[in-house]
Amino acid sequence: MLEDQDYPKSIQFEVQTGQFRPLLDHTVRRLQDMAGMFADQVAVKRELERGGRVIYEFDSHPFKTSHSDMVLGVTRINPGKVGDEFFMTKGHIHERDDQPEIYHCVQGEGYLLLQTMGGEFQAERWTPGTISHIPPMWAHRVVNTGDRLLIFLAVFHLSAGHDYRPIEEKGFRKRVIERNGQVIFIPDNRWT
Ligand code: PAN
Ligand code: ZN
Repeated sequence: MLEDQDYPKSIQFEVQTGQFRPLLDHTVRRLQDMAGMFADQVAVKRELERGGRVIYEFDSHPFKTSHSDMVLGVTRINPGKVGDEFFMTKGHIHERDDQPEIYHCVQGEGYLLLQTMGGEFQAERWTPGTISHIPPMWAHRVVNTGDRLLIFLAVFHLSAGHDYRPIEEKGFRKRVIERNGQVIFIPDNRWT
């Protein structure tokens, strides 16, 4: 006998706003939630004194069944910078070493940064429609380098787990900043 939760289900995604319904979980990350992740701590302090902006929001909808649970997530990263560093997600690695993920850039432009625990680094350029596969054991972060909202969908397994510590401690090898109107990558000095 199938249980209620084991029947197929659909939810509706609205491309223009980057929202879907029904929504089961909503998280807002403000500058104060990730203040240590930006290089320019003078700019961070100045921003926080003004109240701190919302960097990004993410919504998720777990599809739970009696056997295996997938999650659909959508993240909306505001355009903006702290000092010269673009707004980005905190970034994490999955707790389980057998858990990949798929990201789909719906709107906006930027980069997906990927990194292994051994320090291998890769950046994927994103424009609307780019779909990236994140293999197991690669930490991931998205950076919005455009002047509008960057919206992306994520599909992963609920059991993957999110470990934020390695990125909180050492960051990614490269930071994405604006210099003379250009988007450039500079090394994070914690890696040199
Ligand atoms: C995504 C992320 C989401 C927010 O759903 O959790 O984009 O980014 P942070 O978790 O780094 O704050 C995902 O990768 N899930 O596994
Ligand atoms: Zn993930």
